[in-house]
Amino acid sequence: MHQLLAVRQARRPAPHFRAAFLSLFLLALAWSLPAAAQVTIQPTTIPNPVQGSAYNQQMTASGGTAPYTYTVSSGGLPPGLFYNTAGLIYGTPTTQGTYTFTFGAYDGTAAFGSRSYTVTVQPPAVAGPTATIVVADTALAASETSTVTITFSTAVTGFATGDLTVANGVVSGLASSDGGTTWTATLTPTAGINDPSNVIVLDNAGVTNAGGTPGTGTTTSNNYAIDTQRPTATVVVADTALAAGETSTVTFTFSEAVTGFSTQT
Ligand SMILES: [Ca+2]
Ligand SMILES: [Ca+2]
Repeated sequence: MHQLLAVRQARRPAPHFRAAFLSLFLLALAWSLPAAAQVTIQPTTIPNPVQGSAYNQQMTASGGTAPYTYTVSSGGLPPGLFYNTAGLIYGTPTTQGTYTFTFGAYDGTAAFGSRSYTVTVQPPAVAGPTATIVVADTALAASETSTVTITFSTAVTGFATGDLTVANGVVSGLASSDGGTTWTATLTPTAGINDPSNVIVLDNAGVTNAGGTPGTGTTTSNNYAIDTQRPTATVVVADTALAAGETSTVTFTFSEAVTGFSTQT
């Protein structure tokens, strides 16, 4: 019985023999290949350039033996962009579009690593409209109104009084006579106000230029003072029983300093 089992086992290579054979095979394979350094290029992605805007992107290699020498090994950088052997991609792209290239580096032992990149040159950012706001009459009394002039950097659409926040008053009659660049309106102060500090604020996001780009932030007008509190007066006649030939002092007391007060009306 024991002899039969020994014969059966002899027909297959022993497990330790197979493991040794595999080790020898791998060793021979390793000897047949060069000892390749793993040169890795970073970063894994790079920002999209913007047409007409300066671009700088430093590429780095690691894993090999310094120094590294960088190169574009296939494809091409967008027109206007260049690279140097120190790994800097630089320049000002001139042409929108999508570009694919491989950026690589040789290390000191001529081991090479690379990475593929795809960038899309973006259209230049378009600035939204800006504005100035001028209130003509900077001291508004009761019954007065003022012209307000809003001048944009370009013709705008979507401009309405709702885009304006008006301190202690309202604007009305908003209109443009030059196609949307210069606008005028009438500012009417609220009655019963005595406030030296007032401004009109425009929400620039409420208007867009011809390209459909809205403004950003806010625009504030010059300051205007409002005094629409009409003065009140009390009149006291000292002698309340005037006989013929008598005179009396009459005292007028106003609620605030007044001008234009005379016995002539
Ligand atoms: Ca005035
Ligand atoms: Ca608007």
